[in-house]
Amino acid sequence: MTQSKDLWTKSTCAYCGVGCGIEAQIQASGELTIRGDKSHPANYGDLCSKGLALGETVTHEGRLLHPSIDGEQSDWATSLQHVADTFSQTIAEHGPDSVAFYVSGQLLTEDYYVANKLMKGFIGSGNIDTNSRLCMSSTVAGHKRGFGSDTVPGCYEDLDTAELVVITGSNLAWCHPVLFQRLKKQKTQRDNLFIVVIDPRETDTCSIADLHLAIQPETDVALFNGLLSYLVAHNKIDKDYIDNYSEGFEAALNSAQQDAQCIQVLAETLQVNEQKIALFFKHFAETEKAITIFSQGVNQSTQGSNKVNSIINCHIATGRIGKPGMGPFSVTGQPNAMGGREVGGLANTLAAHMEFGDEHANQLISDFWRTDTLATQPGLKAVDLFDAMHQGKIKAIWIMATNPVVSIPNSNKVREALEKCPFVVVSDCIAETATTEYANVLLPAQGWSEKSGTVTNSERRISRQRRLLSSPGVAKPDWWIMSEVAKRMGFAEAFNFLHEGEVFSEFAKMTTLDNENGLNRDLNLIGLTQLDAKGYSQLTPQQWPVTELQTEVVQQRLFADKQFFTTSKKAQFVAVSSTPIVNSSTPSLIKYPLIVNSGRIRDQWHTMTRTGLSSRLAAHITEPFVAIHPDDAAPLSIEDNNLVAINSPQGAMLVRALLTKQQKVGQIFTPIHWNRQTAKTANVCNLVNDDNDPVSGQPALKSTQANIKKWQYQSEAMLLSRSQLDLDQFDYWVKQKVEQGYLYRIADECPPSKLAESLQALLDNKSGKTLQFASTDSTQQMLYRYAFIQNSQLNNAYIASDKLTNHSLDWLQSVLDMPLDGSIEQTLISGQVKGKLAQGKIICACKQVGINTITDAIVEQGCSTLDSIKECTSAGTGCGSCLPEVQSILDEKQETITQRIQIEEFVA
Ligand SMILES: Nc1nc2c(c(=O)[nH]1)N[C@H]1C(S)=C(S)[C@@H](COP(=O)(O)OP(=O)(O)OC[C@H]3O[C@@H](n4cnc5c(=O)[nH]c(N)nc54)[C@H](O)[C@@H]3O)O[C@H]1N2
Ligand SMILES: Nc1nc2c(c(=O)[nH]1)N[C@H]1C(S)=C(S)[C@@H](COP(=O)(O)OP(=O)(O)OC[C@H]3O[C@@H](n4cnc5c(=O)[nH]c(N)nc54)[C@H](O)[C@@H]3O)O[C@H]1N2
Ligand code: SF4
Ligand SMILES: [Mo]
Repeated sequence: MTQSKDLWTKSTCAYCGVGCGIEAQIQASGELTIRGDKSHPANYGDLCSKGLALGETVTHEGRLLHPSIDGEQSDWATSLQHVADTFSQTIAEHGPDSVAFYVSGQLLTEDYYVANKLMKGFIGSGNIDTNSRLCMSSTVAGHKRGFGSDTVPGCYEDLDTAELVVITGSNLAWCHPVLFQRLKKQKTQRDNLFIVVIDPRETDTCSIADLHLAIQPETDVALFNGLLSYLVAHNKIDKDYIDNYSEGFEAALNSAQQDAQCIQVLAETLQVNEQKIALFFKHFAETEKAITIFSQGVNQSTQGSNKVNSIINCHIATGRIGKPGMGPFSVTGQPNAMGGREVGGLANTLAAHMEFGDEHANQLISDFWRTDTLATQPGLKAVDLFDAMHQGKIKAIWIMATNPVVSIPNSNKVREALEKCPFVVVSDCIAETATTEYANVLLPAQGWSEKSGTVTNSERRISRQRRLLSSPGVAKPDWWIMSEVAKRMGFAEAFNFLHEGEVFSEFAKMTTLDNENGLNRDLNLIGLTQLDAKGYSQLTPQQWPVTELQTEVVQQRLFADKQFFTTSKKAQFVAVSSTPIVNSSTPSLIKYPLIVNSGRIRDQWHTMTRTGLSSRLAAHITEPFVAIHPDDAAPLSIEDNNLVAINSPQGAMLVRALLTKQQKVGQIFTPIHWNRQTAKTANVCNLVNDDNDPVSGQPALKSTQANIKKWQYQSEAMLLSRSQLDLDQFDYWVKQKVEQGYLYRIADECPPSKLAESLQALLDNKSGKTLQFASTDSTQQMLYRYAFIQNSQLNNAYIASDKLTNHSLDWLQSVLDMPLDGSIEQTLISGQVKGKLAQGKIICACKQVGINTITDAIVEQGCSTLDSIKECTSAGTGCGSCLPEVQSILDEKQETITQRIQIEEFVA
């Protein structure tokens, strides 16, 4: 597709649920330039590092280009027929519940709608579940219990007027960076804004907090129950709201009061000092405009739904829902987590906010879809689905836009389940993922820049995602692939969609079934039912409910009228108790004394299939790590940068130790991103057991018992290569994308000389120039350095030793980008690193500024404020999401400088 030079196409970012509007321009070179869309109400032009790097991730590298059957390239006609026949045959032999779809919040609403219609409407089973089960299902359950509908009541705009923002179980700074920056701006502009962060870890989000409650994991219910009791004790409740617009207050209060008799006891439970708890309670009691933002620290727990309702209870009790600047605010994870919930993609919802068991609604849907095989029962939830597969009950599965081998707990069991399943279909845009390995049929899906459709963000705003580039190979839209299979299964009439706009239109109509005035369900898109092709093509962001097409940006809050979607139309308190849900298989604390917490880092997205393609994003954190408190590390003789093995009853991982007091004693944290495609054994879901919330089915991904020990190895290496290599013969390897190639970190139990030898054998270099040295450095450490040059370009290089210092690790990666001149050869020979080569770990991904440059600016050039560092180094002048980290470097260095001055003064 070509476009004129000054034409910018509006679309939506591929990643998080903030749902930022972008504008894209295709350059003559074919590259995509991305900027923020100033008119989009989600971001008003701002983007974070991931959004800004979107252009780098649309490469064709690693793309799945053609369908394949049992590893053999095939064509669409054969593959679609094969999928349809096998599903039909399996259903004929074993019934509709023997097949399943496992889909994703990264599908567009149109894709999701077709998937749900096919499974629930025509195959006639509830067996379609989604990775939103791992993500938002506790919130969905909490919303339904509290409000009678899965509704996020507020708008992002509320952050601009709130006077208390409570951020719990959310690392907003890294996971919803544009919202975080918006809040940060408010914080610098307004004195009347108080921010509380509730998180066992001290994250970057704490950089704007007035108060950080580093609670023990899984004590959230106790905290919010304590808050409810406090509000009542201090007469800070809204009696009118409670009496007239809610039900269940007494029971909820009873439960809360039993839980947390007093702040002293609570302090003991939370392991947070009393004054801090009291301060939080006081602010919540006294600040009318209060928002509680929550995310996975709340949801991913055996008590996830109870945590959600303990929060909602406090908002109902104070009548703070649906008013400007107030409300519980679940920030969604994936770009279309909301859209999936709307169409009904979870196994326990039916469609368009209509539920199983509601006969009237079921009849409406059957009539609307013209089907007599509508599913009558909820299907299997994700973890149960893979369990059933493990037991041989699921005989055909179709996985779309998710990578369950990495992201579902107990990965070893997931792998076994997929191995046992007779027929596995995977639609993905990437050829080699941890999950595509198990596919009988692989179907190439269009990627973000090629797809067209809609997504809904955390504030219920529907935005268009527009096609920007043509697809490589024969990749197709997901909705098309499914419709074609549906036609071949005999459902042609119901899936005869010619365009994604037709799918959208059908979905919009569905939301109006017995709901034309929006009184039965707030998900009502009646204003979009009349869109023609042009209207759909030009659709601007719309926030639901959409009673008529919104030509201007609207900001609407739900429940402002105090009417809810429960039978009585009243909000429901839910009595929740903090008593932990103990699983019978709880392992021994002596054997597994640490709690493993897992989550995200700033510049990677999930299983790295896309962000892993950008060298800029890879430079922020280059290697999987485990953050551990020095007091936990010391008795185990673990030092910073050591490699450590983490073991749980389920499995193991091998990662780099990062000693930090931001972790609490007894708890460790490791990122979710690395997996078999990017590291030998760094997949945290290998460790996690499959305990889940009995209400929502959401797995407890944030608290797994494990132990940790130092891994003794004899040799380490860094290897730079233009092409990818299979390094599985070594005990430890991690791959990092760098410009023009890959950088591998390797460790092994063999001696360094042997490791160097094995690397050379593996590289198998022929016909070129080889530079090779074995020498000791200034500390008498033996270093093996090797470089292979072909056509005046470095082709591959490595350094091996018994231990590589930080310094020797850093420089090598920039070499591939540079013309190979004498000075680089000299560096290769001498190992003496200078200039740009020595700038160290990249902190600012946008401007490519390394830690050494920033440190230099502080220590050598006297920069003592963020602004002066920005000016001096240009760090933080792109998206700004590195600024908390720059600030912490500044704080740390200034502490050192102050200490130095004090010592100097003392000596003088
Ligand atoms: N950079 C980046 N951004 C992303 C994503 C990504 O992969 N990368 N993914 C997106 C998706 S799908 C999602 S769901 C969101 C997730 O966004 P977040 O939920 O903000 O991210 P997480 O890092 O999973 O976890 C949040 C925090 O919960 C804390 N936590 C752990 N246990 C507890 C507890 O018991 N109580 C409390 N109160 N807190 C606890 C953790 O320490 C962690 O800091 O991010 C979205 N944005
Ligand atoms: N331990 C632990 N585990 C977790 C979490 C945690 O915090 N801790 N978080 C959980 C959460 S909240 C989430 S959301 C999940 C995320 O986990 P996953 O959904 O498994 O992760 P992704 O890497 O986003 O997988 C998306 C896949 O879809 C492909 N893809 C991208 N776009 C398209 C498309 O348009 N069509 C198709 N067909 N394919 C596409 C990508 O290449 C990729 O392979 O992980 C969960 N797992
Ligand atoms: S905050 Fe970043 S990742 Fe999330 S939608 Fe906006 S630009 Fe994309
Ligand atoms: Mo998520």
